[in-house]
Amino acid sequence: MTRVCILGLGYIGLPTACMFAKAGMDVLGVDVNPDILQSLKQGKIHIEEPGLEEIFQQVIKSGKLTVGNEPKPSDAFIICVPTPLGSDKHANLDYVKAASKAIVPNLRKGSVVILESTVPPRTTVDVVKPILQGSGLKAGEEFYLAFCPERVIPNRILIEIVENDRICGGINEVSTKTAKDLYKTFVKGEIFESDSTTAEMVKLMENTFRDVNIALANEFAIVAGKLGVNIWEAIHLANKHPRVNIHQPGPGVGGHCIPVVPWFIVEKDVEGTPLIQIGRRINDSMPELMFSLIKQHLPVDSQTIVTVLGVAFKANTDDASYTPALDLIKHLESAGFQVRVHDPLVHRFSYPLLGLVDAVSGSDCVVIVTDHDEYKHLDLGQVRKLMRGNLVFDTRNVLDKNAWREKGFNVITFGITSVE
Ligand code: SAJ
Repeated sequence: MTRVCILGLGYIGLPTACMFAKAGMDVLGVDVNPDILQSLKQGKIHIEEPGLEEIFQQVIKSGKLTVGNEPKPSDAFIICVPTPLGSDKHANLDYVKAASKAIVPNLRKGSVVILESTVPPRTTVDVVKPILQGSGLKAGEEFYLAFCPERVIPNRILIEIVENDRICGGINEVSTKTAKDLYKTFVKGEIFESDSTTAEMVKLMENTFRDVNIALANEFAIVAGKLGVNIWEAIHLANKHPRVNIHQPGPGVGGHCIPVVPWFIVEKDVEGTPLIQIGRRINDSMPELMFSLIKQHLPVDSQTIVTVLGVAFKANTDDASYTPALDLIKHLESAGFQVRVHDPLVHRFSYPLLGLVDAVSGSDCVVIVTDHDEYKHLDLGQVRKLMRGNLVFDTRNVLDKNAWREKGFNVITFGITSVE
C-alpha cells in the first residue's frame, strides 16, 4: 500500500500526512480551504506545532507529499475533518459527509477508508458506510472501513502521534487489520483492535472522563472556598491515596475536544446521561462564578478597569477555541467594568489583544485566566507601578503569592478562602 490521501489538513491531518510521507508513502493532502493550500504550496504551514515545519518541508521537497483540493484514487483515505458542535448541541457531520462523498468517485477495490474525526457512536456504520457504498463497492468486502481516533496533545503532536497507543476499529475484521497495517508504518505505540462503534465510544469516553472529573474538582473547590479549606492543598493530599486522581479546578474548560465531545454521547441518549450533562453545566458555569468572585472584591463601576491575563484555553498554547476567558470577559463587560485583555501567544481572538504594558496600565484588578509560563515570571515591581489598584485574582493557583504580596498586591486565589 503506497498511495495515501488525507482529507483535512488541520492540527491532525497535516501531521498525519507528514508522518505517512516520512514513512515512504506517496501522500496527497486534500483541503477545501484555498488559503491553507496556498500557504502550504509556498512551503509554509498554517499551524504552530514544534518540529512540524521542518518535516513538512522535507517531505514536500522530496515529493512524497503533495497537496490539492480534491482526492485522487488511492490505496488509503484518511478523514481528518472537523466535527464542530452545532447550536443544538449535536455533532455537525457536514464535513465528514462532504469528505466521504469526495472519496466515492476515487474509491477502488481493495482501498481502505479510515475516519479519524471525533464523531458520535455509530457514525462510521450509519453515516460514512452508506455514502461510500454509493460507489457500488461493498464495504468490508470490496473496500475496507475503520474508525481510528487520534489521541495527541498540541505541542507534543509529533511525539505522541508516534509513541501513543491507538485503537483501530474496523466494520469487520479485515477492515481492522488493513487499517492497523497502515498505521504500523509509523506508529510505535501498541495498536489495539476493536470494532468501529466501540472505538468511537472509547474516544468519547476518554474526553468525557476528563470533563466530568474536572467538574468534580470544580465542585470541590466551590464547597472548599465556603468552608475555609484550601482546595489545592486538599486535592494534593487526596491524590496521595494510591487510587485517587482528582483533577484541577479552574476558570472552566476549553479547547476543541473536552467541552464538545461529551455532547456526542449525550445526543445518543439524553435520559441516560445525567452525570455527563451536569458535568458540562458545572464546567460551563465556571466563568460566571469567577466573575461573581471578582465582583465580591471589586465594586462595579464604569471607571474600574479589569485586566484579563490569558485567553488561550490552556497554558502555553496559542489556541483560544472554546476558551472560558471569553465568557468571563462578557460577564465583566456587561456588568459595567472596562476590560483589557492580554495573551502572549494568541494571535486570533474575538476581542482586541493589548501588549502587557497597555493591558495593565491604570488597571484596578488583574485576573490570571491562563497559566502561561510568562505570567509566572512577570516583573512585579513594574506591574505594581503601572496598575492603579492592587487586586490580583488567580483562577488557577499559579502565582507565587508571597512574591506578589511583598510588592503590595492583594492576591485572591480561587479555591482558597477569601480571608487569606
Ligand atoms: N483543565 C482543567 N483541569 C484539569 C485539566 C484540564 O480545568 O485538571 C482544563 C484546561 O485548562 C483546558 C481544558 O480543561 O481548558 C482541556 O485541557 P486538556 O489538557 O484536558 O485537553 P486538550 O483539549 O488539550 O486535549 C485533550 C486530551 N484528552 C484527554 O486527556 C482525554 C488529548 O489527549 C486528546 O488528544 C485531545 O483532548 C483530543 O483530541 O481529544
